[in-house]
Amino acid sequence: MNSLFRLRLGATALTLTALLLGTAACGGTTRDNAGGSQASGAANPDAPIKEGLKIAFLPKQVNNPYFTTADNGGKEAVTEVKGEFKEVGPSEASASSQVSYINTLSQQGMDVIVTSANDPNAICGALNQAKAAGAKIVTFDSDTKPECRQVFVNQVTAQGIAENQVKLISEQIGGEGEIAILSATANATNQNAWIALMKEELKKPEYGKVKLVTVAYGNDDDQKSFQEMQGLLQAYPNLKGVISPTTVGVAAAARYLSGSQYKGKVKLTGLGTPNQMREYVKDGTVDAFALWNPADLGYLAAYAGAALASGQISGAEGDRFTAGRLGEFTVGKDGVVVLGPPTVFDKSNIDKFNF
Ligand code: RAM
Repeated sequence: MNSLFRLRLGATALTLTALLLGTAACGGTTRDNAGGSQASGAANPDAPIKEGLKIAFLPKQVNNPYFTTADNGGKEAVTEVKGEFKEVGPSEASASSQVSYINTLSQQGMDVIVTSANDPNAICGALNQAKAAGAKIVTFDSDTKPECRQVFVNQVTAQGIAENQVKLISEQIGGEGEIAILSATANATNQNAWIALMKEELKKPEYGKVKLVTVAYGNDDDQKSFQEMQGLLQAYPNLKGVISPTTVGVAAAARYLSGSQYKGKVKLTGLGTPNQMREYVKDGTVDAFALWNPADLGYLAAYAGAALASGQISGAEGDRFTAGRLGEFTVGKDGVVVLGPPTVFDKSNIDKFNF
């Protein structure tokens, strides 16, 4: 636990440094307002990617290794398109603090704001103002209402995540027994979409003996998630398994479980980073969990933003763009671009991954 805490402090310090450097680097540059028009439908797939685009990443929170990896993927793409990258964001996953960052980014004349929303509605006003000031808005990881952004870069379809998570826990508990969900924040668009579809998934006959007893919220906060996991195990003595579809939640829950009498007895799966989960897979606390590559998600989101700001795409269904090493993507219904299927990690493959 101490080493984890040190790691977290280290990551925070690094992020703060990056933030300060990013702010300094962006000061004094003039704005290249790429088109400025908010009208959709005028995409030109042959338009070259503009150089010098100012692309900012605003994650749900900055002291979360998942977003550090995702935003670094974004930085890689922004460097490839010869743009200016910056990352800003709150240390706690809250929508109200995201609003002030959006306002500042808008005043700074960003060409693109790439954000993971802590709430589908609460940041819309600020995003709409930023759009009116000429910025293109890309959501990634966790969406807003569709009208508040041009494109949403989704990691995996919500249905794909729901199927994966329910299948994993059901296999681990032998297809029978009480389960709970330990989620992120109560308003998180992504987790709420996944949980709604997990509930549907659980209605399938093959899951007839799996019973969801409650959903708890750890707020993507390590300590709160740890305590919520402890509370679940005390409140539901027959609990057989927990799904925690958040990298913060599943790591904290695994840490609690590994030091408790429930280790190996109560199963835990979810969405986690291999680096945060490795020790718990190796010590037998966790059999298997899943995730996509967060770096690829950030990389794709940055390319989508550059394509929007260059007029290659407008966010309309059928628009196509090339995202560097990931190849070509097509914008789907409601401006959604999907990265790809999740990867399942267990003892057999976890050492092949380093993020
Ligand atoms: C946390 C965040 C993020 C989510 C991952 C799985 O890092 O809640 O939004 O996509 O978990």
